[in-house]
Amino acid sequence: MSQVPTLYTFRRCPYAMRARMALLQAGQVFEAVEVSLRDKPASLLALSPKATVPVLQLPDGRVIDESWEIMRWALAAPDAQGWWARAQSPENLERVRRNDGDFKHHLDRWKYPQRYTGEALSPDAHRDRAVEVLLRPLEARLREAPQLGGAHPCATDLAVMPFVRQFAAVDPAWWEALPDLAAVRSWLSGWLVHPLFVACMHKLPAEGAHRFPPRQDLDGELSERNR
Ligand SMILES: N[C@@H](CCC(=O)N[C@@H](CS)C(=O)NCC(=O)O)C(=O)O
Repeated sequence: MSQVPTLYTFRRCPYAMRARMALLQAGQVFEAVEVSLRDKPASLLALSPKATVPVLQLPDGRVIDESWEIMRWALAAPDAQGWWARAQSPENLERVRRNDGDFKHHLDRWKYPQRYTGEALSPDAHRDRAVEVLLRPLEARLREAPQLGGAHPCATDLAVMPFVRQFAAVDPAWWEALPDLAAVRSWLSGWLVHPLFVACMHKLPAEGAHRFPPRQDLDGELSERNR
């Protein structure tokens, strides 16, 4: 077994993105296996029969197969910079709950209407519900502080950002023209160029386990921040 954790991941999966960013923020070296969701490797199915990504296999054999729990493992102890602690406020826990619940529900039905035929609501109505359940409350928060963690980001920012990114990408022109969500747009724009996000989107070869990210991606700003 590997001396460092192995993450089964999928580059475009928002749950996997939050796990990769948390591991990077913690300065945790890991090996990443890029999974094809259409052809999941037997090693993944053996570790976690529910067969979703991300899945983290620890060197002692333990398996963590929920993204938020991978974030907890990476960030909670030690938590010198408070990235986990700041995410434990009732408000921030509720943001993740809504993100993974109602927001994801409506996002999927807006983004993939062909997968959800026979819905009572139209795709645009799902889009509008998604704005109401998560983005308006985020806007209120981000007008008073630059990050969901307050002055500094926290696990909540990492957990929610990949889903807001996905939402914004469904119809970029509509997103840019959307009134009243300027603070969310600016928060998202900042995260799209943040070294943690840029590093987490490194492209892996399709086969095998690879040190993630390759050392050159860790140089510069990211390693500065983790010193
Ligand atoms: N609750 C899980 C959800 C993970 C999840 O649903 N991941 C998707 C990919 S984005 C997946 O693996 N779906 C299974 C599939 O498509 O076969 C977590 O937080 O880790």
